[in-house]
Amino acid sequence: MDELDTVVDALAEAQLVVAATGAGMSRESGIHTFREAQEGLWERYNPEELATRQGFQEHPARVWGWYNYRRGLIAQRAPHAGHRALAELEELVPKVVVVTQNIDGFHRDAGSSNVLEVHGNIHRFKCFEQDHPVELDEPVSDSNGDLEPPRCPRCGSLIRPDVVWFGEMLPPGVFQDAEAASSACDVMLVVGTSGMVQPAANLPLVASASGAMVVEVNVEPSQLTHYVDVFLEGPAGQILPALVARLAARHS
Ligand code: BJW
Repeated sequence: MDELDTVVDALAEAQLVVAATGAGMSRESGIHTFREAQEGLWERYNPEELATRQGFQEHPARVWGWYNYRRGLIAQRAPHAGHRALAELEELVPKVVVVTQNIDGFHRDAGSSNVLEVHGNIHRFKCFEQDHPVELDEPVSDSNGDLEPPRCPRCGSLIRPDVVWFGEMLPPGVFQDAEAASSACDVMLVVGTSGMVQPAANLPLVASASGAMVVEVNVEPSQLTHYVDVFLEGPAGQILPALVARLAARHS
């Protein structure tokens, strides 16, 4: 019996499976991971400085342009077989919750129905000062970082993407639900995250402490590998469809 079978055995018995995904989940869709070098106009900037309130306050046009560039890229790309496999898992397990750090919306696009986006969503907007939600036609054209963001119609402060920057709290209800699912699940699939960013990186430890089997899918070991029960080395777009196909074969 190989490691894949060990995981399939656990999935076959599971009532609740949580898939905790990070940037590596979307890598095979052509979206760069967060800690990979950036490209083109944006290669000279450090994402960890752009994704902060201070970065936006000091250079709002730059940060706005960076998100517009990334939104444009996301619009040209689509979920891959790994995203679709997690959606198909819903047919094979009583409950599946996807907890994602990704802001691209690909899990919902692929058909997953219980998705908790703990770092927000690039397609939503809010204002900088008051968090007023703002409806905006997606400004994909202004992606050079030359134009200031528009202003909130209610308070006049600058509009920003509704994502979570360093030093900001995660959306409280969403993160509580993610913690609750992590502590109640039977199996957690940790996919494509470096495990460097808190508090999301703690969720696999919550699952493990509550008795779940924690399975990591990654192209290389991460900061979480030491804590997981099974490490499946390889790309999400290959490993997840293989897992789900083996589980489906048990059902037929
Ligand atoms: C594949 C693959 C394939 C590739 N298949 N795998 C000390 C000082 C100050 C703050 C802190 C501190 N210590 C901790 C903190 C808190 C901070 C933090 O964790 N910082 C660390 C960097 C040290 N966290 C926060 O600030 C959070 N808020 C918070 O804690 O509030 C309380 C608080 C308030 C005030 C002060 C202190 C605390 C908020 C974190 C928000 C993170 N936001 C971002 C940006 C979102 C918007 C955007 O995308 O622009 O979220 S940062 C970035 O990192 C993004 C990601 O979601 C997140 C995680 O990255 P992820 O997903 O793991 O991607 P990578 O690139 O790191 O890894 C990719 C992985 O995929 C790799 O392992 C590859 O091998 C793998 N891979 N191809 C499978 N095909």
